[in-house]
Amino acid sequence: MTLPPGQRALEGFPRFGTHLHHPPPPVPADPVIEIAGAVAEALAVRVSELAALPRHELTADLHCVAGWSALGLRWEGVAFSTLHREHIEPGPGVTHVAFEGLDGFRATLLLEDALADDVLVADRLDGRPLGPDHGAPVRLVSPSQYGFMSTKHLSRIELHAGAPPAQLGSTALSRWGLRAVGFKQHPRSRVWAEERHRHLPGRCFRHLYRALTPGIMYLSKQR
Ligand SMILES: Nc1nc2c(c(=O)[nH]1)N[C@H]1C(S)=C(S)[C@@H](COP(=O)(O)O)O[C@H]1N2
Ligand SMILES: [Mo]
Repeated sequence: MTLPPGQRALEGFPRFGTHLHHPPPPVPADPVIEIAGAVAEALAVRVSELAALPRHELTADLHCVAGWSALGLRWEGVAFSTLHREHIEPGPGVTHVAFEGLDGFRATLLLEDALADDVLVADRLDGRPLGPDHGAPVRLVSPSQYGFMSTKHLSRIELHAGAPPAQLGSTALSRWGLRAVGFKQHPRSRVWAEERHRHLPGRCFRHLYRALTPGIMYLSKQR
């Protein structure tokens, strides 16, 4: 088994994130994903409409930038590239896509990275509907990038021509103290290149991020 540099395998798959101090957000009765920003037409795609699109299955590991990895997760859903092709008409010069969750969390990907073959809008995990801990009703899954790119409880997709100002849910992050210790997200955040930080080599941050992660994480078997 080979892990990306600086990662440690967990036995289970815990709930994790910058919004852990809150319970998972309630799922609306008829959830939608708003498509907004630099698009020809803003619209809302019902999550139930995703069922009409071609399905995609993917088994992958999830690598948190804090240093833990959950292995062999079997995701099912729709490729982001499919959703993009069928429901999104980008305006001129779109380079970035921001994904927002019902909890207010945001992650910004380069459009090019979001359109990769392994990026999924997932509604099932390990053969079951996605539960609240892991992003119900649907989440983004981008296994080649650090976990914070994989926005849970996906409710809004925003296209941008150029990098939008805030890359991650900034209020939550400052509460978490990551800003204070110099966290600056790398625009691509690819795990195999250890892009843990915008300017500095990722290995410099292994110990720091691990130290900020509750020890209980490493005992968790929840899945
Ligand atoms: N909406 C939302 N998505 C999120 C987060 C979050 O707090 N809220 N945390 C991110 C982080 S830091 C990681 S490592 C993964 C964790 O996914 P999990 O909770 O399913 O383990 O979700 C990412 N997506
Ligand atoms: Mo993470």
